[in-house]
Amino acid sequence: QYTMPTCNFIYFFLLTFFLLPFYLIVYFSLVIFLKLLLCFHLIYLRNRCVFRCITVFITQEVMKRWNEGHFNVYLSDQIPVDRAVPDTRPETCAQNLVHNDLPTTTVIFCFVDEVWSTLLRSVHSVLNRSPPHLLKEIILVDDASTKDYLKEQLDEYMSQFPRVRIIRLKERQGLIRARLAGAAVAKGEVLTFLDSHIECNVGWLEPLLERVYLDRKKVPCPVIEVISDKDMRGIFKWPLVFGWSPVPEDVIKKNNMKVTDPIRCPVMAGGLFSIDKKYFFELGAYDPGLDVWGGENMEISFKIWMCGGEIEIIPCSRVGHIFRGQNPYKFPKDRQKTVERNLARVAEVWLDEYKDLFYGHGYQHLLDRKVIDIGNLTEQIELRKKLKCKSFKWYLDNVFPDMDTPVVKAEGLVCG
Ligand SMILES: [Mn+2]
Repeated sequence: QYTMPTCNFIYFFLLTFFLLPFYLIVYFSLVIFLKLLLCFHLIYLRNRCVFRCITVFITQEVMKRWNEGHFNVYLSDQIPVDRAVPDTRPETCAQNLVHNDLPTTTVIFCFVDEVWSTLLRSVHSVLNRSPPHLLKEIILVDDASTKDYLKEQLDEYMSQFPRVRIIRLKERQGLIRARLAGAAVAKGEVLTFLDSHIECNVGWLEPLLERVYLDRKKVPCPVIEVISDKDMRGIFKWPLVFGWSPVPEDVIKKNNMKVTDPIRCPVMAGGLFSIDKKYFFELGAYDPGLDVWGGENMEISFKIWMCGGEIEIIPCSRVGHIFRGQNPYKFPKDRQKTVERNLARVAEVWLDEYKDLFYGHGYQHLLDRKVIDIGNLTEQIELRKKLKCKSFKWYLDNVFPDMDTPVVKAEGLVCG
């Protein structure tokens, strides 16, 4: 029969001693298992390839730093700010000629807590790949960042480039008002708005300015690389959700479109575009009643088209852009509410009878003005009258004829 050992301590000691390696193996395999789990989670989240996962596996650093910008900040810091990028333009772009008296441009970057290396690469790519005589200046609008490196360190770094100016907003204003602040002091004839996590490709600027030169009411956008290959254009779906869609086949055939031809674009993505400065202000810039971010691309797109302008994507102008899984910026107020409120303003001013379609697609609660105050619209409605802008029906018929827009008279939710 089994009897309890007299000296528990020795047994305990021996057991622990011999089992220690076993414990360690269990411990490390657990750690490895957890890392793998994280890896697959990342793959699931980011939908990236397995190699990226292995990198993550090897360098925990990546994980640690991901949240600084919601992308691979670790990798970004390894890449030189002046790196060469492959010329991704359609082949014939290099032979295109532009006028030699193109207007000058001010490039405006707005940022909040942008990653150091990414911001620098954005600025360097503009400095390196824009003809000096066309680049009046670069304005960096710091929308009240909290990161220390974006203060004196940034001032000092940028002081070596006389063309770069930094404007600092005392309070967080959001993208829309930050851009207006930059535009207000710009000296170039054309405003070029860019995100602060981009890389301009060779010859990116000239084709944009050429379009404005040909017609000051043209608002050209570069191809945003990664998301939209050639022949994609920006569109919207109800309730004013931005998306990408190919140019319809019959339009390509009818106009005999080449890969280098500008693409008429019902809605711009909003991040990257050039616009004649005077024209921008003639259009009333952005509706100053819009908050922070969201809906401003719809507003300016409808305004441009309906009030006599045009939005185009220029296949020969290419700018790379880092797409992030989520927007890393904090909204001063509730994000959802801010965007909804902005969109309601846009709908009220620009959509005419079609605003019912907007509200009908899940935004009925916005009709209750007691719940959501969308602010005063008098100025915006006056502006639309003053500019003699066309109707939203005209826009749909002429700019976006392939959009399905049944005007519903019946009350209730629209399905599908
Ligand atoms: Mn962006």
